[in-house]
This record gives sequence, C-alpha cells and structure tokens, in this order.
Amino acid sequence: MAKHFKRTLVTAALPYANGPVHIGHLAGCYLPSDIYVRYLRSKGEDVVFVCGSDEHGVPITIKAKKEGITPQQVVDKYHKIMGDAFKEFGISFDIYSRTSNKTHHQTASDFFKTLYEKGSFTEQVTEQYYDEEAKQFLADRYITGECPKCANPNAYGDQCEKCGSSLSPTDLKNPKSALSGSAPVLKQTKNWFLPLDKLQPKIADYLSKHSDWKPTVYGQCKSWLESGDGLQPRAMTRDLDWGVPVPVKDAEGKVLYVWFDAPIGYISATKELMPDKWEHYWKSEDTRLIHFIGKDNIVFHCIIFPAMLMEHGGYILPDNVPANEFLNLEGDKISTSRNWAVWLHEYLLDFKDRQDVLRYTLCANAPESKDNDFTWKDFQTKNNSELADILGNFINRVMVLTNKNHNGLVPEASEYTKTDLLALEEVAKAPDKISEAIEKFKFREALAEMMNLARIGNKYLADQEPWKLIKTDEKRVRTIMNVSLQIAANLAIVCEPFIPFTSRKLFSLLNLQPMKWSSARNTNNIAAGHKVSDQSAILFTKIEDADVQIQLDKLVNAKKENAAANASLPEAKTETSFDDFGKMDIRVGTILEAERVPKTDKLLKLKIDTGIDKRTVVSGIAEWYKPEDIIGQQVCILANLAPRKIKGIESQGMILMAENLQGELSFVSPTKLNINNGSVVK
Ligand code: B3M
Ligand code: ZN
Repeated sequence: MAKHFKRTLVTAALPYANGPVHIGHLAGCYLPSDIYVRYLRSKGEDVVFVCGSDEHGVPITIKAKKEGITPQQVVDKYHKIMGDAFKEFGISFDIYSRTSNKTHHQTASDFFKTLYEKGSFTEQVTEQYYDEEAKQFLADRYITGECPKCANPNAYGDQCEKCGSSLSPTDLKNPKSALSGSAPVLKQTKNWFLPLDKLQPKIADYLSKHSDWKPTVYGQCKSWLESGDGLQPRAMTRDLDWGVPVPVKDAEGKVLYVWFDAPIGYISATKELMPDKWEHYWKSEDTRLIHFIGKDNIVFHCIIFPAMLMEHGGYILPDNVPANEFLNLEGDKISTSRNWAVWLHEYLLDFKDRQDVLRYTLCANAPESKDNDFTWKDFQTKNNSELADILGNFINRVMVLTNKNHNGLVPEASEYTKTDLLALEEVAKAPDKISEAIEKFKFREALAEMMNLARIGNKYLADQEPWKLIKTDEKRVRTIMNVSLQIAANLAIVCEPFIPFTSRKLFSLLNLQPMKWSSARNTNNIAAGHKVSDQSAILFTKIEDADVQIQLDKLVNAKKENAAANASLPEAKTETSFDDFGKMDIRVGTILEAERVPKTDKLLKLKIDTGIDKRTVVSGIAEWYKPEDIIGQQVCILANLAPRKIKGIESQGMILMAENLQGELSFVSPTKLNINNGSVVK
C-alpha cells in the first residue's frame, strides 16, 4: 500500500551560478517541478518548493578566470540573472537561495563535522594531479582528457558528459590542465573520503525499495551498483580555495567537494525559509522528499546524497527522483560554451509576455523518457495549432458570444441534451485524469489531458453553433453558453500548473477568483447571472514564419561565431618552387556581367575581361556579393586553369578570393595605380 505522507518537500537541482538559464534547464527540472508543486498547492496540500544557486565548485572558478573577475563576482552576477529568469517564467519556488550564504556554509560545515566525528570518513593520502605552472591541484573540471569508457576526448575529471560516467581525474587518458593546458604531474595530498564501497549494502537496500522510480533513473542506479567492483570510496574534500572550508584540523587550503555541499543546500534553503519549522520537512517520516533533476545528476541524488544522509542520521531519504533526460535544440546538444541554446532572458525580448507558450511547448516535448528535440517550427505549431486554434479559439468564442448575446451575463441552463450531459461528464472526469498523470510524473500526458478539455469545449461549441441558433432558439443557446462557460471555468483551474499566466488571465476574463483543484470536478463553477469581463479575450496570437526565421538565423549566427572562435588558420603548406609558382598565369581582369546560376545558392556566372579575351567564369561567391554590385570590379583570375563544367556551364578560370576564419570570402584586387586588364600577378 502506498505510504501516506502529510507533507511534500520538492527540490529542483541547484544550477551552477556560472551562466544564464536556457530551455534545457527549464525542461529538465524547473518546469516539471513547478507543475508538480502548483498542482499540489491547488489540491491544498502542504508542500514546500526549494531551490537556489550552486555557487561553489570548479565551474564557478573557471568562469571567473575566463571573465577576469573573482568567483564571488561571478556568482553575484549569475545568481541574480538566474533568479530573475525563474521568476519571469513563473517558477514558483518558495525560496531561491544560494550556497555562498552564511546559513549554508554553517549547515554544510556542521554536516561534515558530524560525519567526521562519527568516523564516517576515511583519511587518504592520494596522488592528485597538480598544475606546476598554475601551482594548483586540479580537481574535477580543472582537468580534461579522454574518457576511458567512451573515448570522448573532452571528458572532465569528475564526469564524462557524453556517456554519463562518473570519473576520477586519474581515470582520464591524456589528462590536460584546464588552467594552463599543460600536462599535469601527480602530487601527494590528503583528503577525506566517503567509503561508498562499505555503504553499498545499505544503499542497495534503500534503492531496492524504490524499484517504482522511473526506469531510466532506477536503471542508472542499478548499473552503478552492479558494474565493475560496485561503488568506490569518493573524496568529499578538494584542494581548492573556493568553497566551504573543511572544518577540521590540518585541512588548510581545502574545501568541501561541491557535490558534498550542494545537496546540503536543499537543507540550508529550507532552514532559511522556515527557521523554526524546517525540521518537519527533513526529519519526519511523514514528509515525502522529491528531487527534480537532470539525468547527469542521478548518481549524486540517488546514491551519494542518500549515503550522506544515512551516515548523518536523523534525516529522511529521497522518496523519488524523477530525473529527466536531455533536451536538444534543433537536433544538436544544447551547449552554453558553444552558445547553442535558447536563453530565457533573450526569449522574452522576442516573445514578450509569452512565457506560457514556451512552458507549454517544453512540457509537451519534455524529455521524460528519452532525449528530445526542441525546434522553433514545432514551437510555432504548438502555439498556432494548439494554444491559439484550440484553447484560445474556444475561450475567445465563449467570451465574445456571452458579451454579444447575453450582455456579459452567464445565461441559465434549462434542459440538457444528451450531448450536453456527455460533454459535462467528460469535463468532470478531466481533473482526475490529469492528477493521475501528474502524480506519476507524466507531465506530457497530463498536459495532453488538459488540452483535451479545451478540445472538448472547442468541438462542443463548433458542433452546437450557438451563433446560428441565436436567431431561432435563444433558450437552447442559453444552455449551450452555460455549458461552455462551465468548461471555460474548469479549464482555468486545471491549466494553472502548466500555463499559470494564461490561467490568471482566464480567471480575470471570467471575473472569478482563482479556484482550487477540487472544484474542477464540479460543473457549476460559474453561476447563472454572473457578469464576465468584456476585455479582449485573445489569449494567444499567432507566431509568424518570419518570427521563427529570426530565431533560426540567430542559431545559424551562433554556429558561425562559434566556428570562428574555434577556427585556427590553416597550417602552413609545404615548400614549393619558383618554377611551380611561375606556371600559374594570374591576371587582373574586370567583371563585365554577373548573374545568379539558377537553382543554386552559392554560384554566380561572371563574364570577365582578362585583357587577353572575354570569358565565362563560374564562382562560388553568391553568398558574399550581389551580381549588380560587382559589375566593373577588378579581380585577379587564374587564367590558365583547365576549364571545368559547373552546373552545365563551362567555367574558364578561377577568381582568387581571400577567406577569413568565419569562412567569408572577399575579392583580392589591385589597390593602386591604373592596373590594366591583363596585367600579370606575380
Ligand atoms: N549544480 C549541477 C548542475 O547544475 C549541480 C546541481 C546541484 S544539485 C544539488 O547540473
Ligand atoms: Zn564517456
């Protein structure tokens, strides 16, 4: 039998404060957790939702180095940007805290001390990589190299992002310092380890009670326990100067491992939110603890953090960890460093007040059971064909008709037809269907059920055609409109977890106070005679092809800029002889005519006066030059190149072009004097 819980504590992964928030973050854990929490609140349950910035660890110090500022400046900057973005998208944390604050330092430090005093750690002197140039130990992401499991050449010292393996720096082949790029040396240092190997039986026992977790999550945990030699001791301290100082003797220059302190951040945030009541949420067995995370964080939340909590004692353990897989963008992995992302703050510049469209699309495509792809085209379709054409259309018709034919007053229903009763019955069933899916963390399914309610309404209205009947049977129309308004009111309730901004608008259109989940089982939420608003009732406007194109162009540019940033000049060619060079007949010529080669994007057909003759050359420069702009332009041409047929046209020679790192082309032309056509380039 399912255990009965009195309260729920929901956490969403603490994002590293080293960059703004993108759609991958939102889809991965913040949106599902927010939907879940909003739903529980609507049901009137006792729920607390905590999150905050993860401000320690190498990702922060690396960013600081890159931006030439201090780690504290990095986290101050991004903590604000991230917190604002979450707020703007309606992610309704009860607290968005941060791990650089005092409460957290104290809590994490005490937690470590307790384990230390209990003898939970083993002290080990090990050889760790050290950068002699930077005079620093290289923990975690300070070191990169080849993954021993999948051969990804850019694996980090703590994790391979390609295959998801958790690693130690010494596992990497060809290790390289991320600080200086040099090969590191091994140097002895003392650290405190959590002996996960010894804790394995306890962890296995805990996990075996949770075989109901998502198969992707449970499977990953299983393979951790079962692969190779099982769990291994893991260092909980680091030789770094940014983090929570290790609170024991003989630990100068050492801080807590970021994955030791970060999950304790959930506890600190709860403490900060409820200094007097936090222990209810962490220490009583009738609290259900749920961690929403992305799949790369599974081991830390399902194995290491529970192990820490067990060792400490007194704390409840996570009851579920509904981790999502990854969201890709237009077929490619989202990446901050490659700027292949849709940033939340940028989205709002282009799609002002359309947070719900993104929430809706990301939920509909949530990577719940496998990686998934976000495309702008799909975003447009979801907005235009679902939100606007179904939900928006229904609400708009209901509001316009009520105002036009009934002075904005909810008409009274008289006799219900079979169709009416059937529709109302479906409507009354919707909230339970949605609940069931949400409670299983199946948010896509839940969203589809919510939308189904809008579909029922839209179809009902389209079939009943009150706009026609009004001329002949006003009494019937009054019933139809009453039924439709009930559907609208129930939609306002059940759409709230998913698209809260729309829900609020809808309640305000209906001129109702927001209602709780349980009301959605009734079909008389809006009383006859109640006056609705006469504001414009357009919930969603269409997204045009041109809007989509702007976003796609942005991505193409990001790709180009990224290619340029990573490009290097081509390597020097091997030696050639003066004789070989002398064989090239390069001349100055003038472009006489230019036109696009039909059905190609890149090619122009040019007529060139080479001084010796007038000839045709096909050149791949259409992306860089318009035909009408280059008539009269002097260029250099390799005149004795063997002719070639390109797209059916014989090209007699080649125009010399200079190419920059972005792959853009420019003519190479004489800059001085009167250089006649036919002049030799040598
Ligand atoms: N900051 C990793 C991440 O942002 C890490 C999560 C901590 S949750 C306690 O993906
Ligand atoms: Zn790998």
